[in-house]
Amino acid sequence: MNRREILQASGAFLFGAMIAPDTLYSFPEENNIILPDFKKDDFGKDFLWGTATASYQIEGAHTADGKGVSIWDTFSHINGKIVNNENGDIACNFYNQYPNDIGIAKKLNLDVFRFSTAWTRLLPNGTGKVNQKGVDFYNKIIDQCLKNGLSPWLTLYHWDLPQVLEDKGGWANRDMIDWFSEYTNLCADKFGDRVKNFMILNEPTIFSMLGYLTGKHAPGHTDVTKFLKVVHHISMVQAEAGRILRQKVKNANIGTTYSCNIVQPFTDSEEDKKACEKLDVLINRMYIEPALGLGYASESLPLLKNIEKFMQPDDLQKLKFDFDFIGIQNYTRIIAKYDEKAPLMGIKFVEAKDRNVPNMTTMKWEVYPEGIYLILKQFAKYKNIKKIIVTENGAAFDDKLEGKKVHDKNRVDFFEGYLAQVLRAKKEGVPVDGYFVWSLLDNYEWAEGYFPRFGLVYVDYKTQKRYIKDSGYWFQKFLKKR
Ligand code: IFM
Repeated sequence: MNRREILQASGAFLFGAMIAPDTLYSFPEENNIILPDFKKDDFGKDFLWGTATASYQIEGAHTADGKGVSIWDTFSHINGKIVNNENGDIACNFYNQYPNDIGIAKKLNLDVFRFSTAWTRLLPNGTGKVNQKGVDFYNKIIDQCLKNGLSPWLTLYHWDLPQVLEDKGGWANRDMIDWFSEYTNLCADKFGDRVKNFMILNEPTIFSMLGYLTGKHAPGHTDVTKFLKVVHHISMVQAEAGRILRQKVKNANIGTTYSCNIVQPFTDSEEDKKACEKLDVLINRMYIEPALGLGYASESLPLLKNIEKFMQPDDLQKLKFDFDFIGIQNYTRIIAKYDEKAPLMGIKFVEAKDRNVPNMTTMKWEVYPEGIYLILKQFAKYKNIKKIIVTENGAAFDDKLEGKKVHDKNRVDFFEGYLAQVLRAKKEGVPVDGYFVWSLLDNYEWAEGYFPRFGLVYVDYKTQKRYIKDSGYWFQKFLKKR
């Protein structure tokens, strides 16, 4: 029996929709959480604390209420693409359990609930006819957040492109600028009265590289030319969508998010340093610099010169957008070296497992708290960044449910280490004004399926019950209003 069948057989799928929220978790009056020597107030009274989630990773209900098919619905059903062939058909059943889950976020004393809208729920065919039931669903999410005193932060695109648009070339088709504009207009019109905080894209580096270069993620292409077109169209879209939101949403706070990691050479050799300079463009600079009006960093990464072939006369100008904030998403650091045999321009990653690092996560990522400080400092060097929000940081560990508890001390240590470094950067003048944990709930981790657990809340996928981990209680206590 697969997960879906087990759920259906047990009736849990329906049960999840009806269950009274407070029966799903308990909040002990007292617990043994020991807080660090820094305090919430050290970050400043306006600093925002939140969690981040994404539609495909939590919602489930993949065909409910007129939703269309996304590239992840398609890709996750192709045999062999995902660990254990798992998919997001049910995921955390957030579609039905959202009142409970948003209630948990409130009880953890968070300010912000970050989520993404699934394009295919709103426009099942990518463009054209609007699906009112999809609009209703996100209206309910937004209203539920506001009712609970949480500020809704909406990501427009967290990787679940409508399959019909992929069939027309997807991100490699310049029409994406129009398609995305239509989608952005819709979100601005329907939600902009209550949602003021928008992130346009989630981690363009990851979805373009893994989706179009390595083929590890949907839509699974491995084509450099396509990749370069995609880079340009994504960059055009991030600016155009910004302009639409600015014009349509009163008092909007507009940003976009970048996955970023400090890139360090394996040795001091000139070759390793050069390889890292190129990699730094791919990992950290490729998408932010066009938005800042700096164009593509082709002096450091000559491959990007080829993008000029796809550019139209005004594009350089249109790539610019004055974001109110930049979201940085950091998990680890990257160590790389030159290797003439490496397929990616002679750049080879030196993986954490081959470096004897003292501490790794389930994703085999090195735990390296200073990395977030260094990357914040690197981004703060750009002159025209107004504000930075850490829109994702977190760790997957091998959590064990013991009774109703999860003692994830390793995750608590992770947060203490990373937050201390965020504070260090802030004290040195980096304009960092928020920190969102990835993630509220354990969820579907793309090509890795369900085994990496990133949540502050443990999800038992068989029963769809939630259990607050010690790290969740840690935040609850750390964020408590005194
Ligand atoms: O799960 C992802 C998320 O979708 C994007 N940022 C990184 C997370 C952990 O890999």
